[in-house]
Amino acid sequence: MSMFCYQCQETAGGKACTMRGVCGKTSDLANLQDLLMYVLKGISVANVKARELGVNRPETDKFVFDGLFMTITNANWDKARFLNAVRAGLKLRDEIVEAVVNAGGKIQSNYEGLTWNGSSDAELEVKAESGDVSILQTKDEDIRSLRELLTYGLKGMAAYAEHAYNLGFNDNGVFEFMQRGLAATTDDKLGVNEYVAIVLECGKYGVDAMALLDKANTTAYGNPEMTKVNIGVRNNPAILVSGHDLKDLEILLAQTEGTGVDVYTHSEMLPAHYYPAFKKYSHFAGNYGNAWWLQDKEFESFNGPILMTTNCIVPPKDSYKSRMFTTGATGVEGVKHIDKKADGSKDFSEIIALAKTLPAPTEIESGEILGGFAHAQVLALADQVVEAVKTGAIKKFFVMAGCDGRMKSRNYYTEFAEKLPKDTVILTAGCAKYKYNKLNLGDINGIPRVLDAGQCNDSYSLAVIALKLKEVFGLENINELPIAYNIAWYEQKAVIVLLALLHLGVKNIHLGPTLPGFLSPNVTKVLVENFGIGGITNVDDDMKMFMEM
Ligand code: SF4
Ligand code: SF3
Repeated sequence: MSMFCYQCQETAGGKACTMRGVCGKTSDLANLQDLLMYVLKGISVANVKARELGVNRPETDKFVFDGLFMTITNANWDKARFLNAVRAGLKLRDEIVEAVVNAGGKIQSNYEGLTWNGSSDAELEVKAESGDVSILQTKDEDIRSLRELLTYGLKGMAAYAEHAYNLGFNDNGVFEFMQRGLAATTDDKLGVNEYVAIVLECGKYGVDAMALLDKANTTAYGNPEMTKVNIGVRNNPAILVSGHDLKDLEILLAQTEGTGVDVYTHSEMLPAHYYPAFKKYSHFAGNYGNAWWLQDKEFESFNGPILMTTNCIVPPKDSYKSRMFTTGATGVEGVKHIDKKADGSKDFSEIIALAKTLPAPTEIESGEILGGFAHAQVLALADQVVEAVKTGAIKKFFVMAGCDGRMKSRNYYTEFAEKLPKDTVILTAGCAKYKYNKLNLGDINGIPRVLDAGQCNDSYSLAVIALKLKEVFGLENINELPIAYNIAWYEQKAVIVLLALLHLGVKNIHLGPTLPGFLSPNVTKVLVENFGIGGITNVDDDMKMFMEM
């Protein structure tokens, strides 16, 4: 075994990647990611104390969420960035410890990551490879499972906190919990019950982080509205923007305006078209392609430069690597990274200049897709929706949010959407929608049968909609609503969405295409007994089960 990672759904054999990641992650990169996590935990242990003493510094909050985000599946493939982050983290940790001592405090913890030091690449790599920083250092399978469940929830939370931060919105409570949670993963005094409690608390802060991001996005760009998005192409040179960061898109749209270069969204950037603020750009041409895992083909035929603002990045092929760029928490060895300048601005002129020298995208499909059903738009249709439920025109809603991925077994979701009775409506968010958003499933009295709220982080909208419906129908409990949850997961942002739903009291969520490899049998049992969490089987049996629920 040269590495151990089981954080995503595609983990080898449903258990763990131990030689090389199914995602393409090499063992040296995986181990460096573990080393960064080890350092982030040391920082957090120290900073929990610094916070108590009132000597927390904002740069610590940013360092922690940036670091967590970098370790999310398919976010960053650049070893040098991890080495630099580890070095910067060790320095930061020592500064925090010093600040605590100067404030008269004492840190009580035996955590090795609080004192370990190294600086050259070689020293860091030796530590990374040593196994000392591996997840497997936690020997008890259930404690390991809960520590990792918490850690992955925090990684997802960090992604949402970072997007909000980029728009100038911060929540100190979220930052405090992120660090308290990471510190808790080093505490050998905590047992299963304590960890279950912290994991559920993570869900509460997940809701806060998503609510904050919703506020940031809608304050900056307006409320998403019902929108038809072009999926064909025009005849101009163009830039493709992928990932999830709307601020980066805003900057790119402003810098490309009037240059003759069009901008297309890819994968999880599709929902940007739903925001009023972006509609004013006539060169914001449409959406190109599908979910993240098809990018090795679609980036090839796009012909122009590609800007990756966040995950999911597939290790690029040589055929388009030279026209790929990263920014923010993302990175790929050998791919140009465009960082923020000292004044906080970003300069995408190199990407624009390159676009002008390249051909227009090759068309791979044509037509339009409909979306923009975040909470404000759905609540604007509330009377229509409530009427449809009361008359029985809508029998049930199916939340089919989450992620897409390469496994063939995910065709289940296409088949499920196709076979759903015509009096049901799909509520979706995240890249899972690409399994059925081009199917033309029709509408119910003018209400489309697929209501796309937006990105994975907009899953919050689905919760707002459910809570509103509960109020309108005068129900005591969110589980009395005619809503079933058949969620597809892949990476760690889906973990925080799940924990957020559990915090809101949602029961009987089914997760697929497989249950997480990081859930031990005992932890799974807790989730099944207390929350009714389940997996999926086959479309026909599951459909029957959901319709009878
Ligand atoms: Fe394996 Fe997923 Fe980890 Fe990649 S991120 S190494 S596929 S578990
Ligand atoms: Fe997709 Fe990575 Fe999760 Fe944002 S882009 S939902 S998988």
